[in-house]
Amino acid sequence: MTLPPLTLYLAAPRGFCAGVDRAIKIVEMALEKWGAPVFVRHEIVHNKFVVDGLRDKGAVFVETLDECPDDRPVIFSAHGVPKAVPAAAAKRQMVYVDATCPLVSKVHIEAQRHADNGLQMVMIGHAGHPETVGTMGQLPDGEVLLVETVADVANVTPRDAERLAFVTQTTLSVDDTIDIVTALKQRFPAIIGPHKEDICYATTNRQEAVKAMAPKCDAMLVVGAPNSSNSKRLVEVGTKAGCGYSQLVQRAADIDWRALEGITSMGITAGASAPEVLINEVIDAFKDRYDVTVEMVETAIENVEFKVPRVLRETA
Ligand code: 0JX
Ligand code: SF4
Repeated sequence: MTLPPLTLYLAAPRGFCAGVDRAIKIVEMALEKWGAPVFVRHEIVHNKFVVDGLRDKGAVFVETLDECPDDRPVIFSAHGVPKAVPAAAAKRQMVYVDATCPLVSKVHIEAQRHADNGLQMVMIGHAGHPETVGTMGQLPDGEVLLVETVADVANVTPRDAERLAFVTQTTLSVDDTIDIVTALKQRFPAIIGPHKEDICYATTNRQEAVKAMAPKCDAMLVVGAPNSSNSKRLVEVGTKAGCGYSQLVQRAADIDWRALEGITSMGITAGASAPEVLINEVIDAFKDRYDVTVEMVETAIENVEFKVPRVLRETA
């Protein structure tokens, strides 16, 4: 049987970032050091395959610290936690390891520094997302004003328009965030913030690669989870960059083959929490149905690595 030809564009960078790599290592090393069960507050990263794999090794995933016993270690997810969470763990004399990505912790420190300087904070992020909850939770309840869209900027009511600063979630759309920051600066010319925003290198690079790849593709798939902010942004970037069909899939079984009928070019990328094994599974599914020629669309080379916390390095 002759298979139809398909050019399969593979975005680079794609998949795991340094913060995800570190967070997963933290859970694995904690299991080695302390044995099972090790509790993890929230999905360590937003990927069912990763979470299921760690659960098989003895990790127990919970949403709140209240669900953890005092006498077992607990790990905080890569997305970060409000200050009240480590404080509560310390009060209960629990062993805890913080797997918050260092690039998220940097934003936490920024928010605290602005508050120490007497500035009121605006957070650009998605309501209810654990990273936004964690960053806003660096300051007392009600202190941080949340902005999700350009339209929200009109409703910001600061205590003093001259004493404002902003921080952002690390996994937002770069282009949408530029628009929100521009609107904030127009309304509050004195607002202080980072050079551009707090979107991390991995989010930026994955979006750039999709922008280069999407116009070449009849269709595009992003391997990632429905609760993964950075993965969902890649789907949107693909559509905006001119790809008529841009979809999120968790793994090969989710591919809607009927929707792909007649395509001759396909783009594949993956969010920062999607493991390479699932990307390969998706590529293999195409190889089963098409005569595939793989072409890389590489827009950046990444060499970022983060160390695991010392408490785990000591036993290694
Ligand atoms: O939903 P997010 O993109 O923030 O998280 P995910 O998919 O777990 O990605 C890795 C963790 C990112 C933290 O910034
Ligand atoms: Fe860190 Fe960025 Fe990865 Fe989030 S997406 S874990 S901020 S490197």
